[in-house]
Amino acid sequence: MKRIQVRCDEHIGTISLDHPEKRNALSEDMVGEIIAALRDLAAEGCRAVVLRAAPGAKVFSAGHDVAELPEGRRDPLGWDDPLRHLVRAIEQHGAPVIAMVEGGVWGGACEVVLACDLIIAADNATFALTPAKLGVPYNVSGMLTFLNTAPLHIVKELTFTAQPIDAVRAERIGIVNRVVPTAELEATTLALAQTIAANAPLAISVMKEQLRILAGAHPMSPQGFERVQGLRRLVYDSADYREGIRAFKEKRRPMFEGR
Ligand code: LCV
Repeated sequence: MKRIQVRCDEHIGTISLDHPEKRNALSEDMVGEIIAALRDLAAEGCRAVVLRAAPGAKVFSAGHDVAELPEGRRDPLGWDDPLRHLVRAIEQHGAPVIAMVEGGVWGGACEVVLACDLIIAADNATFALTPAKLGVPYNVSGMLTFLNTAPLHIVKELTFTAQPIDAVRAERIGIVNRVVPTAELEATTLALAQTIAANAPLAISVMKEQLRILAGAHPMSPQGFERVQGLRRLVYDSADYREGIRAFKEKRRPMFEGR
């Protein structure tokens, strides 16, 4: 079953998340379809790619497919986590990927959107970083995605509260490039994509890769990395992590005990 729609018109590709039954949760299958679509659009010579939900979506994406998260004893957000593959595929895609956002963006879907090169949001868009709500130990590269996008105090507010912020605040912080009325979202995004597509694709592709390398150039000692991994293991081996996942599946509020 296809969970996305893909098209390429005049050097501009569009990938539409289209699995509303599960609020576009980023399952392994959906991620695989998106990554394959990025590869196909590159082969077709698309000079910009728009990542969107179906028109009128109330939820852009509900984030990780929680049903696919391990219930402890294994890092849920390790190198081979599907969402990590998707973030890397977007960051390494040769052409700019523009997130065209309407509706709610939840959890790991925020990282996917923030990993895009530009973000155009409708005025009904919201963004919520949810690891603390589920009890999930977010990983180092994911945190770096957030830190490359928003000031430290804002990242702490978003990750510690797990509460959504609206598009106007996201623009004021600098998380999104533009906020427009929903009715203007498609036209604004298309005009931006066409402007980019009319410029030199090789120069843009090289500048995108330069910026990826520079943005990721953060020294971390082996000791520092090992400490982070040890701390994260405490979380994903905790009763709280198992409680967060179970509470989600049982559609109830989690009762965290700090162990
Ligand atoms: C699987 C889902 C999901 C879903 N997975 O519709 O960033 S981290 O660290 O937290 C990371 C681990 C992560 O990304 O975790 C996921 C974070 N996401 C969230 O916390 C959002 C969870 N979803 C919701 O709060 C609601 O579903 C929203 C507000 C998105 C939409 O609410 P609405 O009332 O419109 P339902 O909740 O009724 O969901 C419709 C169907 O989609 C499934 C949900 O289980 C339900 O399936 P059933 O009809 O089979 O019951 N669904 C929603 N989100 N992340 N499945």
